[in-house]
Amino acid sequence: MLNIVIFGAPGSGKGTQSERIVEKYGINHISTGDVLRAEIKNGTELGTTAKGYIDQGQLIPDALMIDILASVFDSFQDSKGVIFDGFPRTIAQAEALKKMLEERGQDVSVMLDLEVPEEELMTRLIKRGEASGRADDNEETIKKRLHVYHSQTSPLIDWYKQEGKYQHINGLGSMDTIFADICTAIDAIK
Ligand code: B4P
Repeated sequence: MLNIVIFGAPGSGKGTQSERIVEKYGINHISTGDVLRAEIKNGTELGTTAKGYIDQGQLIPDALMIDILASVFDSFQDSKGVIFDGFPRTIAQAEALKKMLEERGQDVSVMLDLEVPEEELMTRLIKRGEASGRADDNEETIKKRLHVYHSQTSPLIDWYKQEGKYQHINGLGSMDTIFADICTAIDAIK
């Protein structure tokens, strides 16, 4: 099983590169951001809860995210593997993912860290907000999301280094060049 964690700050290209990885390697995709946005669109109770956090640039509570992740993961049949896009975002989520995979006789194959300078993240997200109207892609909320990334999410870099799963990827450049670097990293562990 090829279980990939794609990691990076908001706007680093996790969703963009995940689509390409899914197409090339034939694995399933879990984007926690997409799951939450679908719940918001459908007006569910979870969606209403999630909207409050997302619009403030905050993370959804770990216990809720961990339950969602396990139920989506278990819905895949005859899976060749999974790309985890936007999960984990906290140490508690990383520990829960490790435990969930261990209970199913699996583990994380690699963690790909897309590194992009902060000015570029800001430019990309403002542009995406203009095109998509995403409520969390405005300057004030993006700044809060970047703060949350530095305080709660970036400690996962050292966590995955200690696990021996960390792989750095330069996330600045053309989407094709970045994808080629990602494929080299994945092919090296297959
Ligand atoms: P997500 O949906 O995961 O979104 P993201 O981090 O903002 O973006 P991503 O990195 O996927 O960027 P993309 O490819 O789209 O999270 C949204 C919110 O949901 C979070 O703030 C949080 O509240 C909540 N949430 C999600 N998961 C959670 C969890 N596990 N726990 C708690 N809360 C959670 O790229 C961005 C833009 O850049 C696009 O417009 C793209 O076209 C462009 N782009 C991509 N690559 C480029 C390149 N190489 N050059 C130029 N532009 C590029």
